[in-house]
Amino acid sequence: MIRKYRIGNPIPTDSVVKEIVLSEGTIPYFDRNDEKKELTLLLKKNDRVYGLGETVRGMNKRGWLYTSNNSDDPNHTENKNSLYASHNFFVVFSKEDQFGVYVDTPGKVSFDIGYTKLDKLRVIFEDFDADIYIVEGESVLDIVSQFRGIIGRSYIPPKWAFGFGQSRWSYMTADEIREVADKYQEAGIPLDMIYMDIDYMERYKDFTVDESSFPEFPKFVEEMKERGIHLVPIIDAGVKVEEGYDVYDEGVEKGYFVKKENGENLLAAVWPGLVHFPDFLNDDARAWFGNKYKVLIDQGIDGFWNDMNEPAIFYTQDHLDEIFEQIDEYKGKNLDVKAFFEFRDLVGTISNYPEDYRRFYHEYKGQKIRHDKVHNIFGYNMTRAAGEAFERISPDKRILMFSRSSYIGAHRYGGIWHGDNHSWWSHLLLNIQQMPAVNMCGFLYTGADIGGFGSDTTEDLVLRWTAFGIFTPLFRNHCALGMRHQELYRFENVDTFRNIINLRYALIPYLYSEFMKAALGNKMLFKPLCFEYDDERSAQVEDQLLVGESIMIAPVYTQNATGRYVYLPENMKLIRFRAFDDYDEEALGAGDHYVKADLNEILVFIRKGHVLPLAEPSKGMECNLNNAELKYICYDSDAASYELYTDDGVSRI
Ligand code: MIG
Repeated sequence: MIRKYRIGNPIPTDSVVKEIVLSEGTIPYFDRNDEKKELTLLLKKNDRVYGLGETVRGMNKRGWLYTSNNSDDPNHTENKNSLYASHNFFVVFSKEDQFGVYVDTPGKVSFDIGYTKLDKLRVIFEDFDADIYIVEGESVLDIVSQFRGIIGRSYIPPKWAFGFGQSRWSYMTADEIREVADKYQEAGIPLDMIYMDIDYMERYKDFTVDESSFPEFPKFVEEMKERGIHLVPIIDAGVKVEEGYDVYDEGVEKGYFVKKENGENLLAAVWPGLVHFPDFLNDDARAWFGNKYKVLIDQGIDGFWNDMNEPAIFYTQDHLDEIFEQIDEYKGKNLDVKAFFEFRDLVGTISNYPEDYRRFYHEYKGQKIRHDKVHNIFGYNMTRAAGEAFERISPDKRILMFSRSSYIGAHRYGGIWHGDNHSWWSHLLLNIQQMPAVNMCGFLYTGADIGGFGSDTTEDLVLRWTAFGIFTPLFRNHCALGMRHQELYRFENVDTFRNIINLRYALIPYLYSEFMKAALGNKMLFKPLCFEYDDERSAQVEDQLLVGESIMIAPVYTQNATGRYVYLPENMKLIRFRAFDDYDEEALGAGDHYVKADLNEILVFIRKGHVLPLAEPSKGMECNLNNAELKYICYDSDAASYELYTDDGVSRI
């Protein structure tokens, strides 16, 4: 059962697509304090809190303050409050209590979950305007399904997007991309996608391709497609200010860019230097920007990633002017501690400067609204621009789309990747822990930058991370400018990498089937153990996951480990894979086990009465589309059966 309550006069987000009649009276479970603009509730000792999607820390969100305020912050350390997304849905869950809460507000809101006081959950609003949905059900999974039922069906990518993808900021030329494809081919490692980062564009102009580094682009796209590789270009939120550039000219002429109070287009800066931001919240501007993707689709492109759409702002011209004025005051002065810090802050806080997000306005649903009031739905509406346009441009065929910034609702139009992580072991664990939380909020096609984006990686980290990544729908190795190269063929253990990637391809019938069941049935693909097992120990497990109906995984995420402890909530069959056709099987009883897992080994546990279908891996998705020649690994304590979902992988459904 879902009840909806209204506080104040919230700006609609279009995240909920089902009409729900407003309930009168007080919001259940919470105390409401209008003066403090907060809702509070007391957490019982055993209550755990799950959800909030892409946030720092563990699966159980108790013990920290999370602020929904979409931020381009490439250091996802546990002291951070905000990442790129706002996913304001959580479930409070114990044997005694279970209810879900969705706080629908496009502005800033914080979730103090036992931070100020260990046993208190506070929802703290900047503006006390929100729709609050209270979801009750038979189980936590039922609560999640009901919630997913009101926010609309999750985005379904083309099946080829379940292949392996290689990315780097940036492959600078067509030849560099050819080289990546060649090297993967030589190494015998399948590859379905190569990602094109910002440098493919002509001076960072969206929907352009640099002719000197990517001559005859449509031909190149075709050449790669013939090799079974989809090129997936990035699209940034900022549109370069340059007369004669059609996207700029049209946007200015039609008034589609966000404007300052005085009606001038906001001048901000990102990659190309000065840019304007399209007003994705405005229906006409959104449709216009969305149609631009056709420029690349017409050249053979069938997938995109949307970046910098929090939006990230290096600086605004107005702020820069202010700084230049103030900076003179420091000239020739003895900068004592106080003055020095002031001086440093003046320049050092220039990017993503909070005041800049109050300098511009949107035309949203017939109203002029200051950006900060709707900040968290900006990236969502960029993804929506793409998703809505794809339905017009490509009515029959699915197009790949995923975004960095998001809000609930965006899950209908695209997937997400988890942003600029680092090549840190802790970020492999974070990746594991974020998967179920984003699923709860509707995001199913997700994955993190495997191997880590920032910092130099190590071969063992890439091995372990890839070994986990084979289970994530978005399976992409990506790396930042200037960091150690991490394409798999560069490492010593190429054979192991080949085996791991082949195992991914062998798992695709299962993964795709489970993904589709989750998308079509409003279910989760990744679940914490305690969502299905109600013993006390399962509730403590934060580093194992149920993936679909048949398997549990226990990734190794610590350096130099040759195994790990695994908790089994019931008898299971361990499959220790070295390759899709090289594994040991061992029936293990419920309880704790130390399980060996060398660098070349992957632990998969088959659940009681369940079946894991495996395909012969192939050179890429082209060959994987028909599930020919499946074999089945079963845990045979019950009559095991498995329903395999399949379709043609590209038609819209
Ligand atoms: O701030 O386009 O998250 O994946 O490689 C850097 C360059 C801008 C951030 C994205 C990252 C991408 C990078 N971008």
